[in-house]
Amino acid sequence: MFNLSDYGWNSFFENNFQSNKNKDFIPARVTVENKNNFLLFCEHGEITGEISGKLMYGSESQSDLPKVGDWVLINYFDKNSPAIIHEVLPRVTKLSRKIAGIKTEEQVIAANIDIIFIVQSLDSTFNTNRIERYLVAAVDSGAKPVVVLSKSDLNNDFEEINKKLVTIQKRAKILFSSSYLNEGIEKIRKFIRPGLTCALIGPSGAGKSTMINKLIGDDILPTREVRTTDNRGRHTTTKRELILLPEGGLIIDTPGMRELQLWTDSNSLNSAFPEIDNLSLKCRYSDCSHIHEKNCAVIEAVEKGILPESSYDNYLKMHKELKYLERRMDYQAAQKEKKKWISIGKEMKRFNKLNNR
Ligand SMILES: Nc1nc2c(ncn2[C@@H]2O[C@H](COP(=O)(O)OP(=O)(O)OP(=O)(O)O)[C@@H](O)[C@H]2O)c(=O)[nH]1
Ligand SMILES: [Mg+2]
Ligand SMILES: [Zn+2]
Repeated sequence: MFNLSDYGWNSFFENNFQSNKNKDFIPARVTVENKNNFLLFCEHGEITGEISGKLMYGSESQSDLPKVGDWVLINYFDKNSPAIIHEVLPRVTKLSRKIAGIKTEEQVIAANIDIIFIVQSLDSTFNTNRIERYLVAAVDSGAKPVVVLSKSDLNNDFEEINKKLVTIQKRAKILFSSSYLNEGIEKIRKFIRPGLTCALIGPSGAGKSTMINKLIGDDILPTREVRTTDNRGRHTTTKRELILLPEGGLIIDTPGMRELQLWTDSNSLNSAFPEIDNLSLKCRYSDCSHIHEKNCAVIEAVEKGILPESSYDNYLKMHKELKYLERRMDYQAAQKEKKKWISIGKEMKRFNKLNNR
């Protein structure tokens, strides 16, 4: 018999499972989402599964469908036939972004994660604004964020880097690592425990899969060829995958993201910028936008050099982006409502016609 708790099963999921009326269902965790099926782990070991028609067509949005890390309820038949996935159990945490492109829709990257390692390499692509952006998504997910600065063998100017990290240091633990030199891997391992789920996120080429191979002690995940220096348009990891580590603990590898578009509301942004959140309590106006108001504590902090200008600019940029997202969502909700009333109107007309015959 396989142990579900090794895969992160706990009392929260157990309670939700127990309250389900269908006693033929058993729980399983999604380890891989393929185009047409899922890889799952359940009491019978690793199996494949497919979504029931009811779940597929009854879900309001894509984000309600099973994602890597989800616990689902399935009908298991035997090792050789795919199980049927009927339900997704409530999520404890979920990491989301806006789907790439112009559509205003949520994409759940992974569910039920305890720790998110934000991986950013210390090569020429190093960018603190990007780390801050990842932090917003990570904090919003409900998981604990840890920043991992990889490829430390490529950069010796730690004084300069530490200067750039002053604000981020206040928000998350920062680890330095080099998979090539086998440095920092043990510090990452310290966060991992049996039953806990970690995920690695970050740009393509940051060294996420290489790091997981180091943690496993075996090259099971494909990594980019060393000779390829072009960072653009190449994703070595193409799907999210939940892996059970030999010493216990679970880790999710994710494909690098070219751009992480946020999926949250502008109020939540402040949770990821606690120093701005604290300062804003001292602004004269409670709805201060921190852009042009008089007696704005945030602007004053920038002027005094207490708050780095780059962090302030980044905050405003993301705030604007989230305000735009909110307007798009309001618009979409209004359009949906309008459609509903048009169809009700049509129904009424038809009804009246029938009655007047
Ligand atoms: N110098 C140096 N290079 C590294 C290190 N770790 C990984 N690399 C190299 O960086 C490149 C990208 O590594 P991957 O592990 O494939 O990166 P990834 O983040 O998984 O990339 P995607 O799967 O595309 O998201 C490879 O050529 C690795 O050999 C390191 O510690 N130092
Ligand atoms: Mg990879
Ligand atoms: Zn202000």
